[in-house]
Order: sequence, then C-alpha cells, then structure tokens
Amino acid sequence: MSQRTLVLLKPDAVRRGLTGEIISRIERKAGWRITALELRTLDQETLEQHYGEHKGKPFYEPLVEFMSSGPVVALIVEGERVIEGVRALAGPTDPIAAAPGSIRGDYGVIVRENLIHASDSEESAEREVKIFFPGRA
Ligand code: RTP
Ligand code: MG
Repeated sequence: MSQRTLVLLKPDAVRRGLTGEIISRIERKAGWRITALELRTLDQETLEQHYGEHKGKPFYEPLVEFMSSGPVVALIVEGERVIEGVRALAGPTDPIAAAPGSIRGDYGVIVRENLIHASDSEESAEREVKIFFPGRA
C-alpha cells in the first residue's frame, strides 16, 4: 500500500552534518521517493501544532526549545509502507534502546536529541503534511 509520511531531521542532525547520511538511508529503500524537502527553522506555533499531543508533559518545554534551536529538514516521503518503514529505520525513541543499524541507534545518545521524527500513523501523516507543506495537503 503506497503511503506518504512527514519526516523531520531534527536540529541535532543538521548541526552534526548527518542529513545526507540519513536521507541516503531513506532514498536507498526500493521505490520510496522524496516528494518535498525544505530546510526551515520552526517557530513556536508550528511546534505547538506538531507536538500538541505532548503539551503538559515534563519533556514538552525542553523539546520545543530544542526543536527551535536551529533549522530542521522537513520532507515528505512516499512509497510502499513508508509510515511503518521510516519508523523502523529510525528505531525507538530512546537512542540507547535503539538497535545499532537504526538511525537513532547508530547516532543518538540523548532521548530528546534523537535525530529524526517520522509520522506514526496515516492520520498523523496527513495532519503533519498539512502543518509543514500546506500546499501539498
Ligand atoms: P517523534 O514524535 O519525534 O517522531 O518521536 P517518537 O514518536 O519516537 O516519540 P514521542 O513519544 O512522540 O516523543 C516526541 C519527542 O519528544 C522527545 N522526548 N523527550 N523523556 C524525554 O526526555 C523525552 N521523551 C520524548 C524526543 O525528541 C521524542 O522524539
Ligand atoms: Mg511521536
């Protein structure tokens, strides 16, 4: 089933020069295509929309501060089972629990600075595409 997903390469990935490496992993999956890509610094309003489900949690404020600390790369990726697939490439939220070979497992240490966001369901993907690429909704 062909799908689309919204991916963010977080400010740590941009600062550390890992965007090419991460994008390469996504591009190498058979049949997946990048259909939108933009380098952008996120404002509070965008982050509140994007991470609204976490508002009120102890990690929310530091998360928003981190996510606005420098530019991110936002992408739409389309292809077969791409929602589950990019989450699998990324690995679990905590990079220390993530297996080596996954993006977070290979490059991350801190839970907050875990390099990549990817939509977790079709509903999230459609909601997030609207936030980051309103022209593509
Ligand atoms: P994401 O939404 O960024 O794709 O990550 P996720 O689904 O794997 O994790 P989620 O639970 O949605 O958390 C969103 C992001 O918040 C940061 N976080 N920090 N305890 C903490 O300090 C903590 N927990 C979560 C991470 O950056 C996580 O990716
Ligand atoms: Mg999430």
